[in-house]
Amino acid sequence: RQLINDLWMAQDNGELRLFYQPKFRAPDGPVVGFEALLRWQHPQRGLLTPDVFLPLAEKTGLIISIGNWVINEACRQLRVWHLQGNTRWSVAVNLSALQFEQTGLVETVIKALSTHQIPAELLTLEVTETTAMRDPDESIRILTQLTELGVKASIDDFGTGYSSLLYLKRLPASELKIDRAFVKELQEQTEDATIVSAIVALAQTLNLKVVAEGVETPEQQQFLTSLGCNTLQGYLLGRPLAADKVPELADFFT
Ligand code: G
Ligand code: G
Ligand code: MN
Ligand code: NA
Repeated sequence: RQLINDLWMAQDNGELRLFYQPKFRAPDGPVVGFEALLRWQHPQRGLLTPDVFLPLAEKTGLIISIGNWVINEACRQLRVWHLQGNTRWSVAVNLSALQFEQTGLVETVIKALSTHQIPAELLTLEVTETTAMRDPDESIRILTQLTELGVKASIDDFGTGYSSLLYLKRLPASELKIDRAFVKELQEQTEDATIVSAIVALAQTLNLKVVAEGVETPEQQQFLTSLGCNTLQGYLLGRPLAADKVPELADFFT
């Protein structure tokens, strides 16, 4: 209850932060970009992760204004890195279902790109497979509008939803992110290995890049690379970092 009140204030009080988790060209670099992950620096409770407050934000509709802030802030940071010479880095932003279906999304993206003068192709919007397949025709319509701006679309948590392959083929996405549930216990000769191979084959057929998330061990890193995942993300390679910690990491890997 109190948390809801605090959340109303959080944005105005400047308590929201974006952390950035690096994504690497498989197997170990260079850094190709980052996923922006929302954090809330709560005055009493400390740094909160989205699982604590996103459900509240969704329920109250606050996710729309928070989500708009996220898009703008990610573009602002992208501009900073761009001016520092990191002109190839992209940033991926997660969209919640409500935000994805909201009519103002396209305008928000246009405005953020133009305010910060970001080449559109450096911004990726992640929607989960479940969100994308809720109303597939509508998703195709929304993603078409967005990708016509030049931004990229990525299907997040892939493998946990119920994709119609017919729709997946028509969706103007450029990337699939394999859910980390399939990576967690990945080993040769396991069902998960077969599933990852199948997703990679599907992605190749549809001309999509494949990102594996949740990479925590060198064995997963090697195996995912051998299975054909182009991009790797996970604690082994890099944890989500505050923006000011990112350049050190990037120098190390380039
Ligand atoms: O690191 P992590 O705890 O950040 O993220 C937990 C969950 O919250 C993930 O499912 C992630 O996609 C989601 N998430 C993180 N940042 C955002 C955001 O800015 N917007 C939305 N809608 N979801 C986010
Ligand atoms: O749902 P989405 O894929 O957007 O969520 C990303 C979430 O995964 C964030 O909570 C992020 O902190 C978390 N994450 C990123 N890398 C790893 C990892 O290697 N292991 C685990 N367990 N979680 C990770
Ligand atoms: Mn994501
Ligand atoms: Na995911």
